Amino acid sequence: MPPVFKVGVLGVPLSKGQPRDGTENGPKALRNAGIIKVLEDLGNQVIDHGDLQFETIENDNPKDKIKNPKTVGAANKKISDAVYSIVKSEQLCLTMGGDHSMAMGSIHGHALAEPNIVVVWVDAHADINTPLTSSSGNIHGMPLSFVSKELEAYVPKLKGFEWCFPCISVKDIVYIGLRDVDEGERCIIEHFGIAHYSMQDVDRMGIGEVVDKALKAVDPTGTRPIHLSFDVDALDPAITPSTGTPVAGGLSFREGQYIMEVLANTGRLSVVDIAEINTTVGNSDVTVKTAVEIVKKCFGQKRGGNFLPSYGLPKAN
Ligand code: 4U7
Ligand code: MN
Ligand code: MN
Ligand code: MN
Repeated sequence: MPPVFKVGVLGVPLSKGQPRDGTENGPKALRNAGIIKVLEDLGNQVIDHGDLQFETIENDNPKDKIKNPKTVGAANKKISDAVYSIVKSEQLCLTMGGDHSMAMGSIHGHALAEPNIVVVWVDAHADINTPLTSSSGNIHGMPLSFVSKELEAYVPKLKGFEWCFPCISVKDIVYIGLRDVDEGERCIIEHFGIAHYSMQDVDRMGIGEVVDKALKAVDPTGTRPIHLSFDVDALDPAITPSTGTPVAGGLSFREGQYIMEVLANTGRLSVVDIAEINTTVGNSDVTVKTAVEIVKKCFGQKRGGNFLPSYGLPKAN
């Protein structure tokens, strides 16, 4: 019986894109929650690529305000290479972060392997600060600026990021769940006309219409491979409290599940990043449980029920 999907799973224990310890434990937390078996039980063939190993580069002093530039740059090069080869080998890819700076490498590797991708960015934040607009210096708030062609002129060349050339257009990005957007980011979104659906839009239109419109905005013909970058802080802190930058008023559990079901249903979901679980912020059980449910919906589970191709309906005689 052919598997439902062939899924390559990659652990990305990255934390230096933000200031707190704990995001490096995301992969371990998802593994301990049985993520591999969960994916297999849905009928998928799972190829576990293990966890990447990142070095902490010595004397990695801030460049202007940017924190840990060489460490985060080198880590993302590894992520890009790994995602590239997973996608090239015809596997869907689940990257388990790790802080959200990981999306720089993940999108880069994905775009090299499949040049026509669109990026669905589900997050409270826009993560498109440039090193010059960022007030925090934390790279997890910047990954999209490094990979976007239109922003090349606004992103200074930094040591450690030589490998990272812009590989998507801002027109290929759509946001869902925004509710904490910095001034420079808002300016970028408006100036370049980036598609975005904030929590206000979710309140007004409902999640059904938001997801419809979001997909039509970046891919009207419904033909392009989808990169989902899912920051657990997109969801309400009631269901994902263990994250470094929680913002009240997030997506509900049901809205989160709905987005994933629709994306999975397109049959074009190609890479999924799960970012920003931080196991040291409170008790991470609820957050990890929620994240597992999100991942399940990405890889085939439907709330309306499933049965495997191998299922035989029992006859009475
Ligand atoms: B996350 C922030 F200023 N915008 O740049 C910044 F509000 O990956 C937050 O979405 C970034 O969690 C949050 O530091 C990054 C801040
Ligand atoms: Mn966020
Ligand atoms: Mn994010
Ligand atoms: Mn965050």
